[in-house]
Amino acid sequence: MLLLHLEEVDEKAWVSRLSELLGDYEIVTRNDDFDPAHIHYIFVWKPRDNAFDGLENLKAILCLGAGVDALVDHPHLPDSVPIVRYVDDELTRCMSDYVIANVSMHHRGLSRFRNDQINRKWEQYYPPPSWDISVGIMGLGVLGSDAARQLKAIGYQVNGWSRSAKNIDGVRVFAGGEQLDDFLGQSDILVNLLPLTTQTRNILNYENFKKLRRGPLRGGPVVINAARGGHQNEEDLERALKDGTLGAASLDVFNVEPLPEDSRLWKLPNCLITPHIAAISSPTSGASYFSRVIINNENGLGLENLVDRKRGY
Ligand code: NDP
Ligand code: OXD
Repeated sequence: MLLLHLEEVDEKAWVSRLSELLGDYEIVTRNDDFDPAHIHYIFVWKPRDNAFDGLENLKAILCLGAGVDALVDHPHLPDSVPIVRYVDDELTRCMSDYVIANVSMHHRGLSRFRNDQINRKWEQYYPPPSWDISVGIMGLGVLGSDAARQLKAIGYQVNGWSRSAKNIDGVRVFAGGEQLDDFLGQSDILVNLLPLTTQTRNILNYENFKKLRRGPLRGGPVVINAARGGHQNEEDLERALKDGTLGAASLDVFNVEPLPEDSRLWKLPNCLITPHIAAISSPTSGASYFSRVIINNENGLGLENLVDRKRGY
């Protein structure tokens, strides 16, 4: 039996799509009457404290998100149950679309021209060609490696940084803490697609902003954070955006979401804010993924995209 425990998303849409795909396999939600001992899979997003109570026979925990930082910190997460996270072409495509849109916007100075328009100011500025701009992607996993390939294909120089070395055609790869400074020093636009772990928390800080290349981007380097709010020190961001250490930023995620009305980030003219919409797990393609995970596991084929709890992602 599959239990859905989805907060802040349209749970009914998921039930309906999963039911079509799982046929006779029984699906319940929190309000249904069921014996917890019969639950073999729980599908969660923002699970409450009691979410796992009595679930003694779980075969897997299925996480609606690609990022599992909140789940692995859950106070009552069952110890030895495998966690399957979300990996999906549509999610990946949407994230790469977000990254490309923001990289192009900053490279072409569109937010600056928009501010000039508001002030009826006619000041010509010719941005350099994309091949002069170096985009540095932090995190070369499912999302980061796709964004790197897409950016390379449209003409940017691309650097990537991950825990372990990678081989991605045309992308200059840096690995581990010892190569972080080199990576930053060769990046004009920094894109964060890391998972949030104890090692990566607060990595978007003033000291690291200062290390970015002050190259061909007029106004200074740019930061794009589409991963988690916990990666960024928001006071440092404000300071850097005000004193010119950074020319601009695009932020999709925040330490507190929704971003509080009194956050000073709202008012910064060189900071584009989006409400955690870079990419979403959609029931249409997501239910195909999770139903396949269950069917394959029931047929003895094992689980895919397992989270390594020790690494935290
Ligand atoms: P993956 O697990 O596939 O990739 C993570 C990458 O980060 C890997 O390359 C990994 O290195 C690298 N990494 C992890 N820790 C470190 C470290 N300490 N130093 C250097 N590199 C490190 O994740 P995804 O690409 O699927 O997703 C990334 C994140 O995007 C998610 O965790 C989530 O927070 C966020 N996200 C945000 C969304 C939004 O709408 N804003 C939507 C979806 C996801 P290695 O390859 O060596 O293991
Ligand atoms: C995710 C997200 O992690 O939507 O998938 O943030």
